[in-house]
Amino acid sequence: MNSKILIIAGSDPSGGAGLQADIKTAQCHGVYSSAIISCLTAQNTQKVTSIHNPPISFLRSQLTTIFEDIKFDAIKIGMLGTRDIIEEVAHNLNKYAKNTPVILDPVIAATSGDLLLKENAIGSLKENLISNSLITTPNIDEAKILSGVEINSLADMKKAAQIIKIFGAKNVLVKGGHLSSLDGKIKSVLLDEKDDFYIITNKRIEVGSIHGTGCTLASAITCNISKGHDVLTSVRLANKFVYRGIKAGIKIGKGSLVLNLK
Ligand code: PXL
Repeated sequence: MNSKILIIAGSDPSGGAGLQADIKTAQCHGVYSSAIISCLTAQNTQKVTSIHNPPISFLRSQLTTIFEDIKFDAIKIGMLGTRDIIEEVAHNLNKYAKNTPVILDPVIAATSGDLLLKENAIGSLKENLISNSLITTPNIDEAKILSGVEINSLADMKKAAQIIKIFGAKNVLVKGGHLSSLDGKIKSVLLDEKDDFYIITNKRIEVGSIHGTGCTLASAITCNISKGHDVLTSVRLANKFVYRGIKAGIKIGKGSLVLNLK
């Protein structure tokens, strides 16, 4: 049987990021995906215009109903929005899925700059979810906020990864896409369980602003983990998948491009 993953993420109705990108990614990997909506955004390729958080009791119903029935090979967590949502998700993961690997994309802001996590929720994200993740995948801006390190170089990325690892994540991937050019390449830093560093390099494709890369990468890693790949292989394969999606990127609206996933 195919492996199965659970996606817990926010909805992006434009389909470029969020839950929609995660489901498309799972489909491309031949992995079955269930999906719990943590919150809803109203957005297009230019901006987020509003965010709706469903009542916590309803989020709880989704989590308990799914977990009472289905056992997953891996869980991907994306946008959570508020401290209450983080705490409800963490409580149910502890109760029902303690031994299932969690891939946590610590979503704080959208490509457009709009905030997707309340500022008062960052401590809770570290304490309740980063602490229990197999891997967390901050971009440069998120890594700065989480670690307090000003990031301008590969050495800064490594320092930030070490600090974030102290919060309890077994592996930390600091994604380099938002750092201005390191000799025309994108370099991401993986700090693994044994405290070894790996640099994951990509040619930078000059497509301008593109939306959904972080969600797609984290869900591709989740799919690879669910199939039994180790963390380094999962990250490398996911990196290639995202690269291909960016290379084939499409302009569906007036704003940023979206990945074309195949
Ligand atoms: O890329 C981060 C992200 C995550 N989740 C949702 C989003 C976005 C970015 O726009 O909309 C729902």
